[in-house]
Amino acid sequence: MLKIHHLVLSRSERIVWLAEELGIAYEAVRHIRDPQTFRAPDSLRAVTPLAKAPVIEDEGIVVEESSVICDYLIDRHGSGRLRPEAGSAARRQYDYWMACAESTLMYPVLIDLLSVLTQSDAPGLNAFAMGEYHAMFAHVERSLGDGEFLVDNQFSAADVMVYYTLAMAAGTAIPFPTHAPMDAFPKVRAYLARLEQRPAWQRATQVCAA
Ligand SMILES: N[C@@H](CCC(=O)N[C@@H](CS)C(=O)NCC(=O)O)C(=O)O
Repeated sequence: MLKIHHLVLSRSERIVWLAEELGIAYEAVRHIRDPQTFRAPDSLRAVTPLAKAPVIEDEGIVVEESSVICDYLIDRHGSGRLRPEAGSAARRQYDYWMACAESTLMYPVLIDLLSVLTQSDAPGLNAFAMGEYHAMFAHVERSLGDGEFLVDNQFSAADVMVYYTLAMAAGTAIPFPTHAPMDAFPKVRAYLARLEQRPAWQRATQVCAA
């Protein structure tokens, strides 16, 4: 059976959510962060030398990186669901958001979280993060327009990827106070609330509970 290694309070929530959306049978193997350092435990290092979550094991294959795992699971179990057809304009949008969630959109979140976690106060860095937050949230709002989801107004794995990055920014995914200007972006807030209404998100939240 598919094993999803779940580091509690981490991006592996994306993969549990996706498995719930696709109705895949899986075993969630829990790994608890070190309470002092908040780093992954050695049990995760035994699965992958980098000790980063998410990671899955499927029929002897180990797959890492959230977006790669999402596409791997959709290749195997999607049957046309949760990802637009290859070669379409919607697929290019999908690929863009899958990558953006862990790159351009993630930069301000990581800078902000790391400055909170390490209690460092670097004004130049914080100003950079605020500028990026504003630019990226405005970009998500523009891309949503009056729609409900990011790609072709249909729910896809791109929403799963982007959701978690935004939930990290909002301070709801990982319980650290961030400085993300979410209140200035009502469509982003409404997007998060809409995704949290999904039964599969709610089931995943129970499975992943700290
Ligand atoms: N880009 C990677 C990021 C993986 C990552 O940094 N995971 C964090 C959890 S959210 C982790 O495992 N941290 C534990 C540690 O570094 O000790 C992905 O999307 O899978």
